Amino acid sequence: FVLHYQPKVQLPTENIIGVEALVRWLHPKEGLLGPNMFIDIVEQSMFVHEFTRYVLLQAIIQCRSWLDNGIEVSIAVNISPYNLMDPELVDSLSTQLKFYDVPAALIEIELTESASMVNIKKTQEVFSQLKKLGVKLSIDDFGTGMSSLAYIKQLDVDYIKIDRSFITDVATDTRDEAVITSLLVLCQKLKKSTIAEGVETIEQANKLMSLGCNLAQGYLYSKPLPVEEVTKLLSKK
Ligand code: G
Ligand code: MN
Repeated sequence: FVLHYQPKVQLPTENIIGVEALVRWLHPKEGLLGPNMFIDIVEQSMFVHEFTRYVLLQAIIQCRSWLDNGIEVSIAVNISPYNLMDPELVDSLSTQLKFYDVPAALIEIELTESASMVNIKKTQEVFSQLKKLGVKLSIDDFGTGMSSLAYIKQLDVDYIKIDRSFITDVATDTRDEAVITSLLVLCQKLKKSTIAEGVETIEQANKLMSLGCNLAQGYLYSKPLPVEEVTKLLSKK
């Protein structure tokens, strides 16, 4: 497994404010495979905890290496709701952060708001432990799950990532505009930052900015890139 990194940017400057680590599987026959080709199998296996701890470790090592080269950028890692059941997740993360001397605030955990994520109590418990460590927390794919409003109210997260299904037609569909407008108000009142996912066109970006959303991620700015390429982008900052 290797990590690729997709920038998250501030609008309208397009300055990189962080990167999201996205796992790729270097398959011996099929080449480089994206998570959709293997993540379900990983999540249904005994291997899911080890897998996520490994990804977190790689992100921490990368963060250390960038810091050593004068690049300070936060790295977000996706975790699965199953990982919340990992009794060693928080301790292992804490140990690795200390070992590599990486500031916890440079690591961000994105938890997808999937339908399977129903245990709010457990999520709250693990999130508060992660918060104590000092890592940043995000709800990923916001708006697609079954309990968005319960989550946004009850979880002490830093970022809400608006699912790309609301972004696709935001420039032309007033219903998407309505959802995003109200989400922005809600997040502002709850003191959470909002990031638009899957921004692909200038029209989408302009509309988002006009609505007051000024953090974005998507192919318009950059695809997920191998480490050498993203390092070049980060060095230009
Ligand atoms: O659920 P999450 O936001 O972590 O998913 C990230 C996935 O979305 C990655 O596989 C990434 O390649 C993909 N992705 C990132 N930016 C875009 C985009 O602008 N458009 C589309 N269609 N997919 C994107
Ligand atoms: Mn994500």
